[in-house]
Amino acid sequence: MKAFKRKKIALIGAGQIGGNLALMAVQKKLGDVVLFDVVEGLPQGKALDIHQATPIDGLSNSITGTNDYKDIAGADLVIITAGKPRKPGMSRDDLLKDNATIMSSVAENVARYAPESNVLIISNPLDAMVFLFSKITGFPTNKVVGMSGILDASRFRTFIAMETGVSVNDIRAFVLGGHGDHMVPLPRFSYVGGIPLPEFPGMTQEKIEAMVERTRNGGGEIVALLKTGSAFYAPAAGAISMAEAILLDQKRVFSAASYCKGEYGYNDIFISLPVILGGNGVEKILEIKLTAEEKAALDHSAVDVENLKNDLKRMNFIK
Ligand code: A3D
Repeated sequence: MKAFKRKKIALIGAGQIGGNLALMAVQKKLGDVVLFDVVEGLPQGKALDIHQATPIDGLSNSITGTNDYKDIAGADLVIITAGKPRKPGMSRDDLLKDNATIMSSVAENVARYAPESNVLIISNPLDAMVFLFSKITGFPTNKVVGMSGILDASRFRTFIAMETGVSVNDIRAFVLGGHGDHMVPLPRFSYVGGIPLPEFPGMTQEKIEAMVERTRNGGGEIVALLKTGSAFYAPAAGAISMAEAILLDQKRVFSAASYCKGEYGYNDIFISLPVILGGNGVEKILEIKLTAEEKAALDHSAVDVENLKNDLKRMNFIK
């Protein structure tokens, strides 16, 4: 009989999102968690705090904190949140130089200590950080994926629920493109209990446009309220759903930042597209037929992503 082996999840970055990921991963019994950060005491303190919650909840996963990359060895899944979050007035792209420096060192260490892992990236600017990680490590491109589409869709779903008065459980939505100001919420692929959003009783074009705009500014709205950083509960929840899909080989369909080799006409960039996510990471990019208007919006967003990639080259982070 094959021996049962618990999954190992390494979290790089023990800040707001990293701490919540650790708690959620333990509560969902996804596996044993190693929480890493460069700040001494931070991952150890958060890990010990979560460990002390496990007797109350009757959980037996292990959770440890570390400042030593050696401890991530053998991880099945690495989730990266290392990097600065936005402050009011900043765009995600303003983070590029600082976070590319951080991501470069993270990538080298993940390649060294967890070369067989699947990798899920959350650090911003998202699409550029996934690209940089991929180029530095040379990991198979299907095993490297970025979290943003599920979060942006969840924001859109929340606003649709607020507008329609329907449970969020009955609402589906799709947001494609780069994780920036030109992301592409797709009302035509969004549903309220199976009813296409534009056909929901009482729905108007103006209401849809307002929800689309609020979704595009969903991260900024929270940054403006918090003033000290960016959203962390919903981003952690989105990443945990993707982690479950990978660790449990669930073959779920998400919008996720994935490597393009000609899909939708894009080449050598990571951008959020509909994918099947399972044990092999991005198992397939689903090419759906878009209207000319939808495709133009996606192309516009892809130009932003391409520009960030060129900035990384200009700053010598990649050749
Ligand atoms: P924060 O609470 O500041 O945590 C970041 C952590 O990274 C801190 O504990 C740092 O000590 C740590 N860190 C810095 N350098 C390194 C390094 N070299 N190695 C390991 N750890 C390091 O931020 P947060 O958790 O709120 O956000 C983390 C990142 O996620 C930021 O870049 C955010 O912009 C980004 N973010 C992305 C989304 C997406 O949807 C893609 C949403 C929200 C936040």
